[in-house]
Amino acid sequence: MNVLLLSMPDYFEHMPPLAIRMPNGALSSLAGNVDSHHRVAVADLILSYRRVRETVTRLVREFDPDVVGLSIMTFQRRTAGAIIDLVRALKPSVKVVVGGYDPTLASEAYGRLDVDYIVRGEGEITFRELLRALERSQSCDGIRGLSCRAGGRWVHNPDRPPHRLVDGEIRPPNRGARVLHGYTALGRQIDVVETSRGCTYDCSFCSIIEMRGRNFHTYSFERVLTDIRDARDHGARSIFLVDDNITLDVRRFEALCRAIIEAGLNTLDYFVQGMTSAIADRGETLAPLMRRAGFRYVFLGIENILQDDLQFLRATAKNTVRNNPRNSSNNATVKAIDCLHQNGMYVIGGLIVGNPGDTLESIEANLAFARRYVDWPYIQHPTPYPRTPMTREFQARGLIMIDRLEEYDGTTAVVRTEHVAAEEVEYVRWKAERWMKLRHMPAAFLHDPWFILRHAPRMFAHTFRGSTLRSLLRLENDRNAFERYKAIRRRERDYV
Ligand code: B12
Ligand code: SF4
Repeated sequence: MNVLLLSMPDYFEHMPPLAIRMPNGALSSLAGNVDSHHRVAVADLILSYRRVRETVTRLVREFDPDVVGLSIMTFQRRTAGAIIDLVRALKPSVKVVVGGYDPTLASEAYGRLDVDYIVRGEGEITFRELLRALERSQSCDGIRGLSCRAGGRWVHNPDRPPHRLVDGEIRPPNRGARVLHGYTALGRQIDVVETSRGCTYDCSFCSIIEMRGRNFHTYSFERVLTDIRDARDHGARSIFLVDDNITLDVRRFEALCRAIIEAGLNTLDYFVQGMTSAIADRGETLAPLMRRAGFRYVFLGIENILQDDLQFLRATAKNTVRNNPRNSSNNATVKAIDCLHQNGMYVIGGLIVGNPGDTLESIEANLAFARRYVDWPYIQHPTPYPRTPMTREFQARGLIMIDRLEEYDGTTAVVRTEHVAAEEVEYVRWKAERWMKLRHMPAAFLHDPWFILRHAPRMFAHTFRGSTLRSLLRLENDRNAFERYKAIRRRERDYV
């Protein structure tokens, strides 16, 4: 069968496609795990986000798929609906399969779209079994993790438990299936690699617990190193380790750094996401190893620097130094950041502002922290994704102001606090964050001078979109610039 796998083109403010275009890890993993006689094409539509209609039309005509699979996050649901309609119009007989976080956690919404199958949770084995059933015209009854239509209604087969990742049943990704090109992180080709799946924490805003429960499974180092080599052989010079929480087992992470160094794969740049407590606790041994292994950017889930907010986010434990639990999270965070800085790494600071109890002062305290300590701010607003505990609380308190899901991109405030309107929260964050981003340009220039020289004007224009010379010179109220920025964002969301 011909199988076309698509990831959505929708991007958000902190990932401008001019500078960052990453492959979707799910699709190449699915491509590596279907039976080998199928012909699979993977198209990450972020690579042609301005020509989505033309690209999908061309791919369907040239490739003539029997099955089209879409990987979808919640804020991409509207775009996914439009792409499904387009694919159907081009080839009515095609089987449409959806998977990923949104179809899993809001499967009822996909029942209303023109979709044939929903793959819930991890997809490799379920999708493999689905293709087998389709080509043999067999029933899908026994396929765990699958929802399908039967006699005009939806049947949801039992869940598939998370895979333990140990027996080689999940084969490595197939990067050769990608048919679009142009992945980049500031001019260097980037790829994604998994070393583990899952997390045992239960932060209230995170979708992962409902997606797969609280567990942590790891791939062997042999497999991880082979995967990194494969990414490099496909041209990657930067690797993003997309593990949910690689710092859950710090000793393993240290051993992985050593393995990367010994395998000579430390010539690549690495990006990773980590927990502040783990880095604060073990940073003295971990951070030098990370640096030697080639880690350059660490996305730190700081979440918030205030105790009340951390409690709301259920993120206190992961932000507390273990050997001194009375230390405020703030100290753990500063310690983690210091450790990373001393070892030459940059901190992408993940903060969440606009929680129910937030006032303008508490938001400002977080922004001031980001200004002082982080190299690249990644400040978001709490976003009520399907079935998270946080969503239930926002619903119960009547604080959700916007239900247009395409705006659930993390940097659009769709909830208000008890004290501050949603739009005000977003305005304050937007206003501060643009300038913080600018400060990282010299460091980026030193690493990738040609890219920055060529693209600095467009990067600046993106960061300050909505602003004019008059607003930058403060001859015009920033709120006008903010309104223009919001209008541009609205237009940008029409991808199809
Ligand atoms: C790495 C990552 C990123 C990376 C890279 C994204 C990329 N290009 O791959 C970056 C940092 C760029 C990113 C950004 C964002 N992310 Co993100 N990200 C993740 C993370 C940590 C891991 C995803 C991953 O690659 N996993 C490995 C792959 C193999 O697993 P998988 O994606 O789950 O896919 C499996 C199944 O879902 C399924 N499947 C998936 N797609 C399909 C399709 C088909 C057809 C089938 C059959 C099966 C299937 O099978 C796959 C294999 O088992 C997740 C999860 C987490 N723990 O927080 C969040 C997560 C996916 N991100 C999320 C969000 C919201 C975002 C942002 C909007 C904001 C943000 N929080 O930063 C932006 C938007 C990105 C953009 N497009 O502009 C949310 C999604 C919530 C939701 N309900 O939609 C998650 C769940 C985190 C959370 N907040 O809870 N993200
Ligand atoms: S530590 Fe990270 S991955 Fe784990 S539940 Fe919290 S936000 Fe999600």
